[in-house]
Amino acid sequence: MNIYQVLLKMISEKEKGLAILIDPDKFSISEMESFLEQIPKETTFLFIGGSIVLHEATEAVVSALKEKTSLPIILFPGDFSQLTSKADGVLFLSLISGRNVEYLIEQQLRAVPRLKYCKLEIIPTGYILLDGGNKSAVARVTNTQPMPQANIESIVNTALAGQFMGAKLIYLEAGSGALFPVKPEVIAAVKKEIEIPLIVGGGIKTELQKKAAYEAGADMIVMGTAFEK
Ligand code: 1GP
Repeated sequence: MNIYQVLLKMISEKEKGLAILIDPDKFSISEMESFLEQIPKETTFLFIGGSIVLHEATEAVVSALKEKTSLPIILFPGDFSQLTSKADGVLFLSLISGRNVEYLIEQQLRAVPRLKYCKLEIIPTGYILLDGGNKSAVARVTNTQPMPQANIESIVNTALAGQFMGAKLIYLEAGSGALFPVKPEVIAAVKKEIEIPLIVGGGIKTELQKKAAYEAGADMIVMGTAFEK
């Protein structure tokens, strides 16, 4: 079974996913073992990526993790340079909330030579940046505006456009370190309309926030900052 099939199976069995995000820039390989012991037992995937990370740093962290854990390692790249064939899969992101061609198609084109002949599982993902109450690294680096969370109809339509274009996942992102995460009413409205799995991340720190996102309909939650030292 590939990663996407595992995810679909999990959802069909009414289970929820938890991805822990590792930013190679803020991660020390020497502390990897204690990090792996510290993350929740129910962790289903490790996501690796950040807004600005060097290829070498990503590859070193992925290789080190591969030796110590059997959790699937999925790249969540800020740009094409973070791709490495040492991971198991990649969220092939298109920032569909933004209007910057660089993150709609240019980065994807630049990724092709690296992806063409490698075995990384490619998971097309509609990536939607929402306002999390502060200026996120994603907004800064991509030079795009987050969608206000009050514009529920636009957010739902953006997610549907992603699905109609062939995305296999929708990722609602409030931005790493968001002051407030994606609101349950936004998650519920998107989940009600789309037919593909829904990932939610950004600013989720507490059990209560996690539970609220799951109950609203998130199939998988991503947590990063909460596990950074
Ligand atoms: C960021 O959604 C992820 O892309 C995780 O955000 O670091 O706030 O948990 P946090």
